[in-house]
Amino acid sequence: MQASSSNNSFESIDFSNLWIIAIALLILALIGLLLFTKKRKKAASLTSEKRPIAQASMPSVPSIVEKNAEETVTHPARPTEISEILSTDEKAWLSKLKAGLNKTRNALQGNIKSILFNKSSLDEETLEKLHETLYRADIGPVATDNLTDKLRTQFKGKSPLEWPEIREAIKSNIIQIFKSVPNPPPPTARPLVMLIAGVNGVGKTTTIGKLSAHFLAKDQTVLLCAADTFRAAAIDQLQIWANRLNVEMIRHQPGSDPAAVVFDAVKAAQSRSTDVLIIDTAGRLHNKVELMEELKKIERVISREIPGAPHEIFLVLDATTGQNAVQQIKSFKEFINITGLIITKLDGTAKGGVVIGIEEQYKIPIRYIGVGEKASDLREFRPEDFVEILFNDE
Ligand SMILES: Nc1nc2c(ncn2[C@@H]2O[C@H](COP(=O)(O)OP(=O)(O)OP(=O)(O)O)[C@@H](O)[C@H]2O)c(=O)[nH]1
Ligand SMILES: [Mg+2]
Repeated sequence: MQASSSNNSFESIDFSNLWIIAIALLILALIGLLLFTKKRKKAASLTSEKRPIAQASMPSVPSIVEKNAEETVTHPARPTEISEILSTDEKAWLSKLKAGLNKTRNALQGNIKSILFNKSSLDEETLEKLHETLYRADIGPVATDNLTDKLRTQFKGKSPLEWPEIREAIKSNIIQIFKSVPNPPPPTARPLVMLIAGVNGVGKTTTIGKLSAHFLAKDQTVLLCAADTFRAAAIDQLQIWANRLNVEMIRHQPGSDPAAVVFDAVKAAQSRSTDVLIIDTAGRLHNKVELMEELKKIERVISREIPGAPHEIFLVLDATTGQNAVQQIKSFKEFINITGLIITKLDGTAKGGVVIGIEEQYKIPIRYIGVGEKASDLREFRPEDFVEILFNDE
């Protein structure tokens, strides 16, 4: 009975419905496949969008964005002072130096030559005249005595006198004076703190402008400090240099405490990682004790903040003042620890011989010399060039 009923149900299946179900299943499978492929494609495109960094690091043709970026970058114009320094090569500098030292050269070489003209030996009368010439050229008493004594010994009994021989003897005697001065390499600290001192009008502020331009030309960063707070005009004068050279400057109100502005400048140089901090100070008469004490206070403030600083204390001297400049070293030395000298205004003076006397007497290295008002008129002092220019025959 059961068998017959099951047979009946089997027979009741409608096979035409099975075909419909199969087709529907097939369509569903196709739709599923379609959706799956679409999803994969989208995933693939998303992954490729995440790769621009790797692609950017590949050497490729510059993109429009890069090109636009190049076009919109603006570089500040290079100050003329720096361009002048960079374009003053060795030859140009030597001819500047020669032109600047012209008067001193005439005072020395010109006069010595005329004394020796037609002389067959270095007799006492001739030596006396040589002594006077050296003295008048502001070489100073000590160096004048020493140079004359040396020539007396070197040319004793020599006849005839040959100018080239005497010239070489004078040159090497003067070079020896310069060589006897210890010249340690410039400190490498950062910030390198430079304190600039000197009497009124010797060229401190101008020299600071020139020095800054030289450091900038060597790609170093510079911060200026206007510690000459006595005169508003002095602060403004330094500010003009800062603006021209596009460097920053720390300033306070006129009349404020110079040590306070120096303190702020040291802090600023430290926090900004400045390469060189240059401090301008007021011109002061070397016999005014309270002003010299103030300079000492500035030095103390700096060394309290940065042990070992100021790394350079430059005394600026005006060559046109001759022996007066020598006196200034003596007075400043009593108060501050001078590390080097800067001799300005060697152009247009016959008193450039003072450089030799200073070295003989004080043994303080001359670090820079100035032969004009432009930044490119300041250079590191090289004794050989100096002596060569004073005594060569061209
Ligand atoms: N010919 C010549 N003039 C110079 C040189 N250095 C500076 N001067 C000029 O000297 C004058 C005084 O220069 P300053 O830089 O103001 O001198 P200072 O020592 O700062 O003066 P105070 O701040 O008043 O003490 C300016 O007219 C400068 O242009 C140089 O090497 N040659
Ligand atoms: Mg000044």
